[in-house]
Amino acid sequence: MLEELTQRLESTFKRLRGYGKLSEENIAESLKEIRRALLEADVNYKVVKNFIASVQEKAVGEDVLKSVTPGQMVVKIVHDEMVKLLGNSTMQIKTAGIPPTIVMLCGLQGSGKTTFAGKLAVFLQKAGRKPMVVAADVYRPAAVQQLKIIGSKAGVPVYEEGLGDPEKIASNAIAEARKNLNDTIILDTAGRLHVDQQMMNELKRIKGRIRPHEILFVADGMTGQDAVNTASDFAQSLDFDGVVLTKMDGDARGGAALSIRSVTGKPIKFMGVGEKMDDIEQFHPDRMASRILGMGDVVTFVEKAKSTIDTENAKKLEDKIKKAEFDLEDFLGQLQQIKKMGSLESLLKMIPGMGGQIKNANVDESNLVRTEAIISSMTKQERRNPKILNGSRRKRIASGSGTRVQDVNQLMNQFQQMKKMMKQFKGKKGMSMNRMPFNFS
Ligand SMILES: Nc1nc2c(ncn2[C@@H]2O[C@H](COP(=O)(O)OP(=O)(O)O)[C@@H](O)[C@H]2O)c(=O)[nH]1
Ligand SMILES: [Mg+2]
Repeated sequence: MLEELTQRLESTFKRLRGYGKLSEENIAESLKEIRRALLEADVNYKVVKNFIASVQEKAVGEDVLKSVTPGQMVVKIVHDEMVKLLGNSTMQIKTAGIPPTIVMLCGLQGSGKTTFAGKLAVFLQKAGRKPMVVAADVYRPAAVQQLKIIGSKAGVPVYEEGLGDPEKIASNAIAEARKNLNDTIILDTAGRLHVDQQMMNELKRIKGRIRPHEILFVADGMTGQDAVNTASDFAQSLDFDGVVLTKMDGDARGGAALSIRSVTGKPIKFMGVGEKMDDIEQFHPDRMASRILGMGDVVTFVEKAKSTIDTENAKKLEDKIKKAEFDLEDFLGQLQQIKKMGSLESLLKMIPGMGGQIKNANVDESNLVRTEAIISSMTKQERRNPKILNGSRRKRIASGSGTRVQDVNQLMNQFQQMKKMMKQFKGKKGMSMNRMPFNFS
């Protein structure tokens, strides 16, 4: 996510932290680099200008220059300003006093509305809600069909009337939700390739008729400033409540993410981070700022674990990672969970200091299967205490798992390296990727 920007900022910060003493020139030089990095990420120039100005104002103060760790202080100022830029606090979607809560999605064609309808349904179900999705994109039969498929993937009911009148469909859907005790309605609407009056008018009519509690504008996070212009148009015509940034898993540069809040005044509430139904994250400005600035996002990592593993296990895992008391039993559990949690690569990126360099790591997921087989062939005692794995035990494990002794040895080496690395996380902000142990080849 936003790797290029992160890399640029990380190297600027590394330099900043390195200075024992800071001069105004050092700061000015760093701010120039930050400015350039933001502009290249396609952040709106006015937003960049204001951002740099407010960092500068705080960074040149006497307190910073005279402090013991001036570079670190500037980094903190940048971080705090970025949190502000991204919206300060986490914003939830509204819930109706009397159900159903009506959530209406809008945005250009291809921005990810239909996919997000399913993701939001999954997200709300995990929170104990009973959502229903509604097909109000009525111009192509394929659009209705797509929502039906997504609804079944998400495991939620889909209300559709084929290619009818979207206002009527929406209001019929409310009656249907009441009848079936669905507490939330997620309305998928039609988009166009560009903003046009006809689309806006239709959306306004739907809005007027059903009075949604929450209108979410869905924006393609890859599009940079274009998304911001579209968002302004939608904000003016329709006045939405929050933004969803999709496709943040890809090569999104960050332009949209960093500009949209400040240009529209509307908070970002969710991100789409993949094509699968559980590739949805709530948007937390502070965590996002940490990720962008290369400080990692351990909190999201652990939460992601929590949503698939049960809470108690996640807590144990968190403690174990912190204390570097991680045994092969945990490792096996992890491998099995990783399959459910998404790609190994996306998870590793959330670990501090790893984001930028992950490309250089050789993460071959197919070999996870072999690793799993090897660990599965060990006894519980061996997993808890890998030190006892002598030659004959390794031989037994290799034949039991259909692998070679070398494979077992290699896995053990990797595991030892990983433990070492976890110990380093305890105290340090970042680490070098050269010692990346996850190349299960
Ligand atoms: N990588 C990625 N692809 C996404 C994401 N959200 C949607 N897509 C893809 O973007 C395309 C358009 O999505 P769709 O939901 O049909 O957009 P709509 O026209 O706004 O309804 C589809 O191919 C989706 O699979 C996301 O968060 N990440
Ligand atoms: Mg659609």
